[in-house]
Order: sequence, then C-alpha cells, then structure tokens
Amino acid sequence: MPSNDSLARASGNVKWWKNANIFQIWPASYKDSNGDGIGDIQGIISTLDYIKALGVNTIWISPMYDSPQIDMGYDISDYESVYPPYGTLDDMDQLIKGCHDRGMKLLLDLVINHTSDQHKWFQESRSSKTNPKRDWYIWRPAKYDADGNRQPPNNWMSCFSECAWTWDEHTQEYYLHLFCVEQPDLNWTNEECRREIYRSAMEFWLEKGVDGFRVDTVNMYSKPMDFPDAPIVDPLSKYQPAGTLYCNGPEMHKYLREMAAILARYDAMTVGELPLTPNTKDVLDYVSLKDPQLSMVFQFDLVDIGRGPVDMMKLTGYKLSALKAIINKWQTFIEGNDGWTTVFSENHDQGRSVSRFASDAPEHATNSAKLLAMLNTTLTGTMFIYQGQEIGMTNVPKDWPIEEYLDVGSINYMKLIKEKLEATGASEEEKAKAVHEALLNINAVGRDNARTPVQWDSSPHAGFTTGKPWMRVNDNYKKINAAAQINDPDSVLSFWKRMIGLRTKHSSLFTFGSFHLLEPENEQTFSYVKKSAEGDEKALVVLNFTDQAQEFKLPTEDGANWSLLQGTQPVEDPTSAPLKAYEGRVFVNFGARD
Ligand code: TEU
Ligand code: CA
Repeated sequence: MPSNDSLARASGNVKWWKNANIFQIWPASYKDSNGDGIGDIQGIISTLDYIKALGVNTIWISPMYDSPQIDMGYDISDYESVYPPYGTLDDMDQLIKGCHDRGMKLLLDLVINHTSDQHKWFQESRSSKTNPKRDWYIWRPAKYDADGNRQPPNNWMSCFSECAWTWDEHTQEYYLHLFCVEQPDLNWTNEECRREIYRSAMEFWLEKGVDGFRVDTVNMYSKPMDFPDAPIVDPLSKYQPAGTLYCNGPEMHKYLREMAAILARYDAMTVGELPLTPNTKDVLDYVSLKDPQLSMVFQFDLVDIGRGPVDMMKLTGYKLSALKAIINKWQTFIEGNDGWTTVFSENHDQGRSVSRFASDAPEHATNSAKLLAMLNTTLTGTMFIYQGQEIGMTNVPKDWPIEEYLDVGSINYMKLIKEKLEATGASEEEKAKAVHEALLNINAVGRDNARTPVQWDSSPHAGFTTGKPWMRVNDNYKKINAAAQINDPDSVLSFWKRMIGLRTKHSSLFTFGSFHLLEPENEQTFSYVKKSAEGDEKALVVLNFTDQAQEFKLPTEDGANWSLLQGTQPVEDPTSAPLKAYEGRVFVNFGARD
C-alpha cells in the first residue's frame, strides 16, 4: 500500500521539512570572527559555504538571544535582541539572507518554557504580589514542616540537580524553575502571557523570515497546577526527579495547536524536544498531520541509552540489541499513519557519538565516525547533524580536571554527588573513589563534550579564535580538524558529504523508505533493509559495531540482486569479505528501475 508520503511526493506535495537535512550550530563554540574568544554570528556567516558544501539544506542555531548565559543562552532575557558578543539584529538579517541566498532554510531555538530571571517580565512579576505580571510566572506560598521550618511547595528536583523552587525574600513566595534558579518557568495557564510569548518569541522572528524553530522542552509548558510531590526514588536526595509529572501535562495539546496556527501562516516547521515520552501513541499525538501541532520531535531513547533511570549521568552500559530495538521503534512508529520522525545522535546536550556509540581510540575513531555517518544518513526521517560531528570530533580527554568543565549541569551534578557523600558520612577513600567515578561519568555523557570549540584547523586554538577561547579546545585538534579533511577523499568530512549526497539522491529510500530490522539479537552487527514506498528500490545496510572482524554473508532469500552503493573502508569483495572493525556497507537493489 503506498504511504501518504509516496502519494504526496508523486504529486510534488510533500512538506518541505521532510526533505530537510539539518546542521545544528551552537554559537559560542562555532567560529569567532573578532578574536574575543567567543563564537559569533559573523563567524557563522563566514562558513555558510562550508555548510552548504556538506549537502545539508537547513541550519538550526541554538539560542543567540540576549542572555546572562547562566545556561548558555537557554536563559533568555530578551527574545527580540541578540546577545551582544554574538552580534546584532543586523547580523541576524544578514544570516537569514545568507542562508536563503544559498537555498538553505534557517531555524532558531524557541525557548519558552522559561525565561531568564533578568527578563523584564520576571523583573516585573517579582516586584510585587499585585503586579499585573505576577501571574506570568509560577508563584506559591511556602509550606512549613512539623518543626516550623519553611519548605518548598513540593519535593521536585530541577533538571540541574537542585530544588525546583527558589524562595523570593522580597515577596515571600517561592517560584518554580525546572532548570536553573535563574530560569523561572512561565505560567502558560495565563492567556495574556501566552499571547505575548507568541508575539515576542515567535512572530517577531517569523516576520524577519526565519523558517521555523527547534522548540526547547516542548512538553513541559503545562504543569499539574496542584503540584503533587514526586515519588521518592532517591532516598539520599532531599528532592526527587519529577519529569513524569511535569512532562505532557493536561493542556499541552491546546497550547501547541495555538502555536501551530501561527506557524502555519508562515509555512514554518518545528522540531520539539520531547523528553520522557516513551509511548509511540503519545508521540504521534504531537506530530500527526491530522491535528497539526509539531512537525516532528526529538525522542530521547537513543541518546539516553546506557544512562541510569534516576541518575542520568550514571553509566549503566547497554547492548547493541537494545540500541537496535530503540532505532527500530522510532523508525517504524510512523508506518500506517501520517506522523514523521527524526534522526539524530548528537546535540549540544550530549557526549560525542563516536565516543559514546563506537570508539574514539586513535586507531578506530575515523572508521567509527564513518560508521555512524552511514547509520544516520540511511535512516528515515529528518536528519540532524551537530557541529563537529561532520569531522568526527570526540569527547574530551578523560584526564581533564573538573575545573575544565563549565556546564552548569556538570558543575551541579558534582556538587550533588559531594553533598550526598557528606550526608552518608563516607570515608575519605570512598569519597575520592565516588568523585573520580562521577568525573568519568561527566566525561562520558556530560554536555561539555559537545561544547568545546569547533576544530577548524591545526593552528593555535584549532583556528576557532585568534584570542583566548572561552572554553578549552579538545587536545586532539591537530589530528581532527576540518582543514585536514576538506581535500582528503578518505576523510570523515568527505564521507559525510558523499553520504548526504546519496541520501538526497535516493531520498525515497533513505529519507522516506520503510525500515526493516534484520537479526535483532546480533550483538556485533547492525543490519537493516530500507524499501522505497513503491517497493522498486531497496537498500541493505550492514554496520559492524565492534573492534573485531565479523563474518558477512549477503542475504539471498528475497532474491534481491545487491550491489555495493558505498562502503566506509576499501574492501576487495564487499559481497563476501568479513566486515572489518567498525566497517559499514550499503548495498542497493534498484529492481525494476535498472
Ligand atoms: O534541554 C532539556 C533537557 O534537559 C532534556 O530534554 C534532556 O536533554 C533530555 O532529557 C535528554 O537526556 C533543553 C536544552 O537543550 C538545554 O541545553 C537547556 O539547558 C534546557 O533545555 C533548558 O532550557
Ligand atoms: Ca567573537
């Protein structure tokens, strides 16, 4: 049965964002144009041809709005102006035009669950209980325990390992912040507040010509307004993770329909961040075209794999079969309906994929990066690639001291670990061991890994800046950098270009095809077949996820006549040679078309 997409494509009527391949930029660490050590918009503009040459057609830029930068711009103090070190509104106009002139679209980051505490709305809200904007944020009176001590309204822990409520001396109430203390949550039940969010954060930029938004924490706007306690899952901690209570609240769909009506006027796309939403049915409710809300979402099962359910920084390990099951689930959940899916394995909140899912050992890093490039570019959905991923950047070295980690998430996590050790009266030796383990966890999955400056070349500071970089450059920049790769046909960068080219050329297979997992229990090799909706094109992808050679035999049962489309490493006879360590191959069978 032809899917909706194949019919839509036949009539030339497919939504533009389904064909988008999207490059994410995190401004602070991307490219510095003026030597102050901080990336900026002119730096981005200077590399638009580099991005275009990758073969992507859309750019998403993480927050570049004015902000005190407590959470690297996810704490916005003014939606309608630019953080001065990054540039000006004129620079943004230039960037929008620079993208459009090259046939690329531009997405901004829409962060509207919370603002900065420096935003004028919050400044007014906190000024008095009777201020007209008091109700634009979430204020609650204190509770008192049996001893008469003041306590927050409930036991929720913020996403950054602290109490989710902060006491305001001036007006003698608590305000809610699901993230930093400096990121108060907006009160979405207030209609006037919602209207002003839409105008200031969305329409202001849509009018300037941006093509859509990546939407931060999109399922957290609607909270249970009676604020029940979260179940105690970590008895050592005073506060408890409460995501299952504040994600996907009662009014979520109503708010998103309001936003969708505005976005539709501009044919703008959205990709919403959807943590803690494991059921396909719930995800479909957000992305079905029948009831327009979001174009697509980021579902987090893949990047959360191997992390503790309570302590997300803790490494628990995982099997390849579990990774396959996750990919299979989110590849196939759009079958037989009008939903859409995304493909991503990195962003600014995650460790580098080479280090997490394959191997960053010097002898394997290049092959691993190509292996993962092959995975990403052959999967169905809108594909995202994060700055530095295209050259195979890796996690920071394990021996960096904690002082090099600048992310509030890493810093607060270490603080919490130390507090818990104090509370349990651990010995000095136990403490040292636990702190060391925490550092290794931060090194593996901490957000700092994705935030080191982009490695442009082998000059000092990796060519990111002529000044002093705001964050330490990864020590391996002399080996891993864009300049060394750009003219090398065997580089990771050239491989990504080739694969994105193939993805674009054979979009009916790779972007739109159906996904069929082979050998789900195989713990060494990840194999799958992609089929075009018309059924006349097929691809077979085989990926060796180990550092050992693996036997390989082309499947023959279905009579397909496979020929190699692309491999990650040179091989004599790709149809029978064992797969080398971290090697991948894509075969195709163009059936009736040949
Ligand atoms: O992140 C939200 C967030 O913390 C989760 O979605 C998390 O990434 C997920 O559960 C995967 O493990 C967003 C931004 O991406 C982040 O940089 C900000 O700090 C945060 O919102 C607050 O705006
Ligand atoms: Ca700069």
